[in-house]
Amino acid sequence: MTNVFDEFKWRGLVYDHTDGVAEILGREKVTVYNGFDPTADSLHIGNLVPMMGLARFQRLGHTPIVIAGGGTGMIGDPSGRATERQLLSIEQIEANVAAQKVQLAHLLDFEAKSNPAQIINNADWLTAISMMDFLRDTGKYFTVNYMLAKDSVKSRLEREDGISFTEFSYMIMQAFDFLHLFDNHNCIMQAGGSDQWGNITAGVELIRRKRGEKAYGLVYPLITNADGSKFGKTASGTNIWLDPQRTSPYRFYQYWLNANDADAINYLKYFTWLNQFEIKALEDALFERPHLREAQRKLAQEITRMIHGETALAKAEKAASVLFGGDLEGLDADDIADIFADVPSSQITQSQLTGAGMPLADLLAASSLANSKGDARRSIKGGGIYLNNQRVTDPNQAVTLAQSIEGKFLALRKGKKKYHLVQVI
Ligand code: 383
Repeated sequence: MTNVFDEFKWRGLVYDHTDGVAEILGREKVTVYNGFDPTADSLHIGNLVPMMGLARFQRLGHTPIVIAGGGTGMIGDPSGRATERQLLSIEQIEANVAAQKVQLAHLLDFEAKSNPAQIINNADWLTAISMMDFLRDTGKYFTVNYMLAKDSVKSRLEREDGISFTEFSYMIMQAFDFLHLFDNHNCIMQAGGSDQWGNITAGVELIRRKRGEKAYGLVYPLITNADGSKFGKTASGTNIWLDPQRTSPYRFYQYWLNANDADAINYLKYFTWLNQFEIKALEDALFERPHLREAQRKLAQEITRMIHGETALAKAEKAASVLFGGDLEGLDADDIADIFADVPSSQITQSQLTGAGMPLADLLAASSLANSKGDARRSIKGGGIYLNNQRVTDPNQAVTLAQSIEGKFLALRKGKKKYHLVQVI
């Protein structure tokens, strides 16, 4: 069986690790954990590498633990953040934990005989500790000097607004978690993104000082795009979420499909289960026939299937084909709004489409696809105009509400690729 460390290495997933990680993973099956704080009611694709990391550990025989940060989420991790967080309400945290748990559970096997996954909420122990116990039993093991040297704190000290004592204490909470899992679940390793290095090593240190035992940390690289744009966000700056209500499977699919050539192969390594040979074949395809975007398509398919399932993938692919002339059969108004979100649009009232309706030439003339009625008529007669991706050649053909998608949209197209969306209000 493959050594999980070698697996992470060829995928480019080892950013840093504490002493002895390669050796112990080559020698033993371990229990490893990764924590996720419930800062929102959904995870996003920035959480995907560590989520899959746990799944990769499990597939190779190790036992994964997911910590849902119901306790740490009450404090707020300063790692990788320039400014103080807003505290969330307890109700919000609980709702977020519940929503994220479902997503985290998705990739892991809880029934595995020898190494079943577990999800544990750190509110179970963190909220029960008294301040006196905490300061005497845990705080005493950390010098402020050590804490001030952590990047998460150092970077904030340089800023005028500083860091609250609350967030300053965060690393000790996470260190306490590691100790708790070490004591109660035989967990000797913590994984996370490289932003977690300071918190993870604080735990390794606490276990060493309190128990005199060796624990381990492994961090993955934070994903960046080759062109310097921010990974995991759309051009307009919104996160790509795993919750289909927040980011539709179509948008999700498109995000991966639009990956740059320079990123596609790395993403295949980070985010899919494809093996070295399959990825090498896609790399060759990218080199020989980049215009076909085979690597990007495979990437989009694999990740969309893994997160949203086969049916949602099929629908996303169908939706993706619409902008290339595919038919609109089976798509509803929400899909249409999603697909045409970035094309020019205009509005028309329902009453303009009732009764005899409106001649197509008039509708087209009022859109971004024609300059005048004459221009519209000529384009229609020339066979270059499509209503809902069906060619129409009669400029007088009436467009009525019945042709609209759920009474809400009409999609006009000129030639191969120019679209205009008419919204019925
Ligand atoms: C809480 C309690 C623990 C161990 C870890 C935690 C959470 C951790 C954290 N992680 C980030 C988060 O939740 O804040 N302090 O948003 C992100 N993770 C993972 C990964 C990542 C990190 O959920 O790098 C990206 O996804 O570690 O930023 O005992």
